Amino acid sequence: MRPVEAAAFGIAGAAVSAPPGLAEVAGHLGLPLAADGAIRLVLDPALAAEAYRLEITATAVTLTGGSAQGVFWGVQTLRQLGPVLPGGVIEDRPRYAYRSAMLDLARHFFTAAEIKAHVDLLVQFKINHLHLHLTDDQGWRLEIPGWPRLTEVSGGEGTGVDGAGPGFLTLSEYADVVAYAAARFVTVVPEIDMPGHVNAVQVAYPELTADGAPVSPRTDAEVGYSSLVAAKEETYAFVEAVLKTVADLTPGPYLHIGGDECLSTPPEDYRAFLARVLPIPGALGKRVIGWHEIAAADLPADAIVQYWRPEAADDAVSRAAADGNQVIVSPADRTYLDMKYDSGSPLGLDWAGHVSVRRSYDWDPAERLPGVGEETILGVEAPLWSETLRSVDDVRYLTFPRLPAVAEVAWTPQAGRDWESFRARLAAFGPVWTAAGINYHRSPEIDWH
Ligand code: TNX
Repeated sequence: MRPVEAAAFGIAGAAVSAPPGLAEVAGHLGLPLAADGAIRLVLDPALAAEAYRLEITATAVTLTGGSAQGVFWGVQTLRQLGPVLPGGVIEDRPRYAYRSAMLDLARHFFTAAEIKAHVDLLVQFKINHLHLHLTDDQGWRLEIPGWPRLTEVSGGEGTGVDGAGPGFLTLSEYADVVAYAAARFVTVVPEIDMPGHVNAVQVAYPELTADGAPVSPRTDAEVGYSSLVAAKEETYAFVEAVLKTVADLTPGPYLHIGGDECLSTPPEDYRAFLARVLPIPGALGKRVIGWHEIAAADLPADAIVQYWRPEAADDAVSRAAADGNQVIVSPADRTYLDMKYDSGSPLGLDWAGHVSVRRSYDWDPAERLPGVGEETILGVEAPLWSETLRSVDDVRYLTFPRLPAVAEVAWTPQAGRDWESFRARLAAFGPVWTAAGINYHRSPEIDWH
């Protein structure tokens, strides 16, 4: 913020003027529209699409965006500044194009209404991708025509960790979530995890196991024991049908195929499976994303590798980056929202250590992995795995306030970030979240207002 004058602008009673193309975005301010509104929304294609400029005087506010999306991010900043806006000029644009939060619907299902409410909270921090982990050992959460048992059996009662997270999205519910997110400039990134994490698939369709024998449903939190069978043709008929359905339902450019923790898939089978599967999203007009284990395979040039481990280096990821593949950075020791904050956290896991608010804020994605520098990084994600979650309140407890920290890592260039500044600004959200009934962790690292 560059202060130009001491004046401030009071929002009370103000109206918004916007060209027809920005009327929907203007609606997110919750103020009346008027031709001569004191808050003016403007498009300037000379700015980058996600960039915006806010000019605030005592009598007027001009919010200019490079596109409707840029204006939308400016609207989020206006809402954060509160009812009395300090006079000045803000020029703002994101560091990374891909700023993402992941929600695990497989270990515990959340309804379309709950996911949409989550999107409303994410966009306040300028998150522009929502990665949905739709399938895992404990459940399958998206209706797939022609494969009804996936959801009838593996989305039904008793699924999820401890059997406590049943449910699935119908085709129309998924489409509704995608459209709701798109109206808020959020791209949904669907993940179908394979070849591991597929017990729920094999419970529903035993012909996809190695010997065709039935397997039992699992509601524990183990990983690494299930696998699709690389040598079976049935495997690829299944994968192609599922990915085609998901691609057809998803307007966004990405399909995430998982690929993590395939501890029971022999390495040569893993590579053979991926040699068949990695090209499928491309053939469906999508860009493939996989967890970074996929870097063990030959990658399509546009494949994106998502790094999730806490280790300081990964040779295969460095090689993929050197080959020109882009990387999403989501190291568990910095961005995993399902890690406990500290030893007193009632929810979460701790296999990657504790992730305090400061740990989630105070790091540089471009310094995280050798060979993975600024130009290689598509963006940053904060995943939320749901093994320990049972409710929306649980989601929010782990999300706030670390999601705002990771969102700022993804949005603001390193030189513009500072822990002391962040913790002071974050403190103001305490009363906002309390008033809105949003459960959050009152971390002792923050002097909450
Ligand atoms: C590892 S991170 C997993 C998930 C678990 C998570 C729990 C990743 C790609 N795989 O299956 O839910 O740890 O933190």
